[in-house]
Amino acid sequence: MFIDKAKIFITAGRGGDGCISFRREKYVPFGGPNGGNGGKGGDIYIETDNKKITLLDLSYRPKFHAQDGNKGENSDKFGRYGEDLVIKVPLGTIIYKNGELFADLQELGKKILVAKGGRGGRGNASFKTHNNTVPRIAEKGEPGETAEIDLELRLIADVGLVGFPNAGKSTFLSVVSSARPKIADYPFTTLEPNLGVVNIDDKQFVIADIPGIIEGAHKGKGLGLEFLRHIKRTKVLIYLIDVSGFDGTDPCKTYKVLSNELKKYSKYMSKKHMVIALNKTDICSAKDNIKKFKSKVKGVKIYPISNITKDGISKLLVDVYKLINKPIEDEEIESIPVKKYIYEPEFKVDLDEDGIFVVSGKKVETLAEMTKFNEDEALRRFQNILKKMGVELALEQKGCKIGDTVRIGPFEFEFQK
Ligand SMILES: Nc1nc2c(ncn2[C@@H]2O[C@H](COP(=O)(O)OP(=O)(O)OP(=O)(O)O)[C@@H](O)[C@H]2O)c(=O)[nH]1
Ligand SMILES: [Mg+2]
Repeated sequence: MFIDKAKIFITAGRGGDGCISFRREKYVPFGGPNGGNGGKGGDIYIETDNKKITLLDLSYRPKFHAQDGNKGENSDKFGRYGEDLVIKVPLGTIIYKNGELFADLQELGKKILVAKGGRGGRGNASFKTHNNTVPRIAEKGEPGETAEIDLELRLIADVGLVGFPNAGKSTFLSVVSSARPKIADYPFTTLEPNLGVVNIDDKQFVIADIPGIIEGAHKGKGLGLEFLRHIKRTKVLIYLIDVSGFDGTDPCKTYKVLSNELKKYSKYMSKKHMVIALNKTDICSAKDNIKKFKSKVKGVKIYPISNITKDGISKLLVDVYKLINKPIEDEEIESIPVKKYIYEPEFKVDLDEDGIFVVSGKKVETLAEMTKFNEDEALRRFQNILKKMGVELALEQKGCKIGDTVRIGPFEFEFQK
């Protein structure tokens, strides 16, 4: 199954907790602190891989978690780092992180960091100061970053084949490349895009064959315009039209309908270089239709071809190759949503309906996550930092009194001074 969209949920590794420990050696009366730091949590990367052709496996297993860092140990031993996790995707995958465009992977082997592992908590050896030579304090590891990632695959091809169902697009791809798509004499044989590599002399280019388009496709008729996404990035479009008129359709009308549907999909579709291939010229009714077509449709290069006799195909390919290398004016540029920078205070204090004072903000929440509350010294450090940040004052201004409940993230405390 060809799946070109997937949503995944990722959580980078949590940092390991810092350790509290003191040197204990014979004849050393006051061994200093030697608790090591926790290891960093694993990062999560997304990388393109040419063995991948769809996003199918990701849509089946949408949750990813990188390894957590290990705890720090005594004798100043740092915890082991959590292993990074690499998620493989096909070439041409676009990544949206928490709803915003994040990256467009158009190169093989390109690897980008999507979620950062948490920092390891510091062990007590790091808290040693002149004033406190026996710190009984260590941090917990920082939580790993979490994110919701939307992946969208846009195949990378130089040329797109567009046409009505049954026009012979897949047959054309099988004639000009070594691709072997399904071919049959009924409409909608192709249900997912196929790619083929065309070789002319020592040059190569990639053609994409997509499911057929019919009138009203922009309203979702047939398979709709869903698959046009895969030819959005092509330089050249080949309109492949059955010129035999065998099933009673008028090739000129077919052309009009096609270009209209494409225009409705995106105004940039009509800015691409394009040619028309009038197919099935081996059928005898084709001759008159070609003449008629040429007299009505002007300003576009027209190539009568046959997939059966191969007439006209090499000329078409040579000319298409030339167009690939011709620049396009006003090419579609993916509109990158502009990031809005909104000033957010460092923390916020709210009184909820249960009379609990809720302090929120990344810094305070992370600090709470990294504090070992069952240790007096850690608790004192936590209170000191909150005081310095102005949280204590803000709580009082909101009406918080000694003994009232304060919540930070998942933790609840009694307000004390
Ligand atoms: N006579 C003749 N028949 C052709 C030619 N090209 C394709 N066909 C036939 O047309 C029918 C449809 O061909 P496909 O290649 O499956 O058409 P398609 O455009 O990919 O169709 P969908 O995938 O359904 O959109 C098949 O029976 C082919 O054998 C041609 O040049 N001449
Ligand atoms: Mg087909």
